[in-house]
Amino acid sequence: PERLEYPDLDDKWASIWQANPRVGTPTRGKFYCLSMFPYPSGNLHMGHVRVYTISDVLARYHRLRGYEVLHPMGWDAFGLPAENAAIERGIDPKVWTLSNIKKMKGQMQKMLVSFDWDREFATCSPEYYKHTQKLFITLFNEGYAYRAEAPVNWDPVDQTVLANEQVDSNGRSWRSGALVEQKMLSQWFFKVTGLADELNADLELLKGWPESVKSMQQHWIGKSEGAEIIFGIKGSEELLHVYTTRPDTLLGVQYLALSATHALVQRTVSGGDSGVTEFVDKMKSFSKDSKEGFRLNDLEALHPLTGSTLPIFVAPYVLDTYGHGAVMGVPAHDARDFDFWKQNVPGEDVARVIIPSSPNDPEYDADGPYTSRSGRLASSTGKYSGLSSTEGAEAIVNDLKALGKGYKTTNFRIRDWLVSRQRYWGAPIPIVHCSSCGTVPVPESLLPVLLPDNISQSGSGSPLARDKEWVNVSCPKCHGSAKRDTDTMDTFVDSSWYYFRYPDANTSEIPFTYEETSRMVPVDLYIGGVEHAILHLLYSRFFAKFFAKHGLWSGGPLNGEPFQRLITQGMVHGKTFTDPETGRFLKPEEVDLSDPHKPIIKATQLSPNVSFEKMSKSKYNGVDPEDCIARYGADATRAHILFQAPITDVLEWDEAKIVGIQRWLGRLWRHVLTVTRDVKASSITNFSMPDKFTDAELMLWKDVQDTVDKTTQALGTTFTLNTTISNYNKLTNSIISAYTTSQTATEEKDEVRLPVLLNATSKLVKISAPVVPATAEECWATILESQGIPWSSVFEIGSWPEVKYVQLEQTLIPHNIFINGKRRFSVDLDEDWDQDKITQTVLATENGQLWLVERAGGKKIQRTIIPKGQKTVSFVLK
Ligand code: ANZ
Ligand code: ZN
Repeated sequence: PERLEYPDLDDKWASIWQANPRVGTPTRGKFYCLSMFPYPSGNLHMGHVRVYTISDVLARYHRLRGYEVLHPMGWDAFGLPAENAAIERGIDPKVWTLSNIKKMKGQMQKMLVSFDWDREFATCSPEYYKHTQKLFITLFNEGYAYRAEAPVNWDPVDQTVLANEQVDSNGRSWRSGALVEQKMLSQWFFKVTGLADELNADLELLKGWPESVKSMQQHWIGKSEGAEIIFGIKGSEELLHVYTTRPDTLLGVQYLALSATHALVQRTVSGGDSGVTEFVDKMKSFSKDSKEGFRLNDLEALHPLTGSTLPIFVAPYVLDTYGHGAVMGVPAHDARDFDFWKQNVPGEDVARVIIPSSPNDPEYDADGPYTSRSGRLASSTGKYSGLSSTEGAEAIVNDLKALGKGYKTTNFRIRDWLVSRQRYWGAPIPIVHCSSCGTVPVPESLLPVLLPDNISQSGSGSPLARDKEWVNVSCPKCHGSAKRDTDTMDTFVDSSWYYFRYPDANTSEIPFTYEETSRMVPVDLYIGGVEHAILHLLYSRFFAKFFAKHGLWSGGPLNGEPFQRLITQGMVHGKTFTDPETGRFLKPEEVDLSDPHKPIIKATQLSPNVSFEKMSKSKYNGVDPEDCIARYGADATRAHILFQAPITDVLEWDEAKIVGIQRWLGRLWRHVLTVTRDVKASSITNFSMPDKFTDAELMLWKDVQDTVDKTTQALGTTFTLNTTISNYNKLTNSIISAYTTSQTATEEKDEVRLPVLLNATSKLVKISAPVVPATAEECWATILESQGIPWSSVFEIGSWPEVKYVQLEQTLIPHNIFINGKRRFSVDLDEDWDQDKITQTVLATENGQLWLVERAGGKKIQRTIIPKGQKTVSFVLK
C-alpha cells in the first residue's frame, strides 16, 4: 500500500508474531529486563505506557544484539481496591481482579509490548501464593518472622481494623466516619533489622542505581554509630539505658528525657500519679517537635561518671521507636535539648563541655548550642580536657566500659516490617494457633492455605475470622482443635519476591529452583516508578539477601543484591487548559483545537492558559492510552513517548507534536517503497557491497555507521532513548537525499548504487525496529520480498548490525585548502579526524609546508575552520 494504516498494521504483526516463534540463537549471555508489575486497577494509564515502552524497546534491542532476554510480566493482584469494589459494588474480588487483568493485558498487547507471556502470573492465584506462604514459613523457621503486639487503626463503629489508606486526614474511618482508635493486636513481623547492616553497606555495590534512590534507602535504614550509656536511679537498683551518638558530651548531661511508652513512665502512670497520667494523655496531641515536658518529681537519675543527680522528664520529642525511647539531655550541644531546657528549666545554666578548636569557628554561637563535632573537650571535663570530640568519645566510652556502665553500639532507624493485615484479599498467613502446641506452621503438603470464598463483607473483626468453618482446624502437630491465623500478608510481601519466580514461573513444587535463579538473577535492568524507591526496593533487597543467606540462590556477583541497574522513569504530565478569567480548568470539548498552536476557548474566544500538570480527572487533562493507540497506532505512540523527554524526566504529553513522528514514519515507508520498486525493476541479482565506494556512497556509508553506533550506545549503554528518534529521522533524510541526488547525478562520484542504498535502508529499518516494531516489520518484509527472499522477522536474535568503518578508512576524501580566503591546494583527508590531526596532516604535505610556513611571512595559524560536510579547510594566518 502507498500508506500504512494504523492500528491495522499493529494487529497484522501482533498476530504474525504470536503465530511464529522467535528465530535466532543468543550468543551473548542473559539480559533480565524487568519493569515493575502493575496493580490490576482496570486500565493502563500513560505512566504504564511509558514504562512498558522503555522496557520493551530495551528488551527488543538486547534480543537483536544477541542476548538471551527475559522480559516477563505479571500482576500484583492482591490488595485493598479489589476488596473495596466488593464492599461498594458487591463484586467478588477475584472476579473483579481477573477481569481487570484481562483488560489490561489486552491493552499491553495493543502497545506491541513483547512480554514473555508464557511466564505470566498473578500474585492472587493459589499457584503463586502457595509459594508466598512457603517463603513465610521459611522466614518463620529461620527466626525472621515473629509475632508481637503492635497498634492497629480500629473503627469502633464497624468493629474492624482499617488500613492507613482507609483513615482520612481527620483521623476518621472512610466508611463509618467514626473517629479511629489505636488498638493493640498481636501481629506478624519480618525481621528486616536482622539484615539492616548489609542492606546499608551494600548500597555501595549498586553502581547502576540513581544516587537519589540510594540515599533515600540509606536514610530510611538510618545507620548511626554511637554508644549505649547506663544511668542509675537514685534510691533504686533500676537502670536507665540511653542511646547517644555523642558520648563526648557525657559530662554536659543536665537531664534525662523519656518517651510516654517508656517502662518507667508507664509504671509511674500505673502507680496512680495523676500529673503524669494527664500529661501522657495530652501528649497524644503534641507534635514530635513540641518542646513540652513533664518532670517526674519523685525520680532522679545518677550520672554514670560523676554520680551527680539529674532530673528526669517525659517529653514528646523522644521517639518511642528509636533507641531505648530515652535521651540524655545535653542542652549545650544539641539543638532540641537546648530548646527543651530553656523552656522547661528557665534561668538554669547551660553546661558547655565542648569548645571550638579554633577561635573563629563560624558554627560557634555564644547564645545557642554548639553542635559541631570538630571541637575539643573543655577544661571543665578534667582528665578529658583538650581531647578532640572523637578522642573524647573513645576515652569516655572506654572508661564507661571498665565501669560496666556503657559500650559502643550501632543503631538503626529502620524498624521490623509489620506484615499482618486484617483484610480478606491477600495471602493467608499459613499458621495455626494451638492451645497446647502454640504457633504451628502449616505443613508444606497442606499448602496453599486457600482463601475461603464467599466471605461476608460486613461484620466485625478480621474478614477471615467470620468464616468459622475455615478458622477451626485440627492442629497439624497434636491433631487437637486449633484455629487458623486470620490475618493476610501485606501485598508488599508478594511483590518482594516476584522477580525470583519469573525465571522458573512454571515450577510448581518450589518457589524457584536454585540453578535457574542463580543463572538469571540479579535482574540486569529494573524500570519503575520512583514512588517505589524506598519500601518495595528495600523489602525486595531484604528477601533477595535472605534467600542468598539461606542457600535458595547463589546471591550473584553483588552479595545477594537483586537489581543490578535501576531506572526510575519520570511522570507523564497532561496538557491542561485553564480559563484566564476564572482560573477554571477547561474540558477538552470547551477548547477549539483546530489550530494546535493557537487554542481558543469556544465560549469566550479567548486564548486559554496552557500548562502541563499531573493527569487528574478534575483537570480534564488525562489521556487514555487506548484512544491514543487507536488513533495513531502503537509505533507513533511509542516513538512519541520516547522522543519527548529523557526517560527520567517529566514527560509533557502533547499530542499536537505526534505529527512529527507520523511524518517520519510516512517518509520512511515511502522511501522503502521507492527503493524496493527499483530493486524489483532492476536486473541486479547480487546485492553485496561493491569493492570501492563512490564519494556519495562513502558519505552515506559513514552516516549509516555513525547512526548504528549512536543507536547502539543509546540503547545498550546510556539509555538516552530520546536521542535515537532524532537519529533515525536524520538518517532517513540522508538516505532519501542521497537517493535523490544520485537520480540526477552526472558524475560517477555522486552516484549511489542500488546495493548500497538497499543496505543503508535495511540498516535503518533494523535499528528502528525496537522502537517502531510494526512499521519496521512491514518495511523489512517489503525489502526481503523485493529481492525474492522468503520472509523472516526483522527481530531475528543477534541480527543487530556491527559498526564497520573499514571501507571508509581506506579512502580519504579530497579537501580544498583555503588560506586567508584563497583556495591554494587540495589534500585527501578523513572528515572524522579532529582539528589537530587535520592540521598536522596538511602541514606534513609539500604544499602545506610551502603555503603555511615558507610563504606565510612569519605569520602563524590563528584559526582553523572545518565546516561539516563541505570538504574544505580554511586557515586564517596572522
Ligand atoms: C546526647 C546528645 C548530645 C545527642 C548531643 C546528640 C547531640 P541519630 O544521629 O539520628 O542516630 N536520641 C536517642 N534516642 C532518641 C529517641 N528515642 N528519640 C529522640 N531522640 C533520640 O540520633 C541520635 C541522637 O538522637 C542521640 O544522641 C540522642 O541525642 C537522640 F550534643 O545523645 B544524643
Ligand atoms: Zn497442637
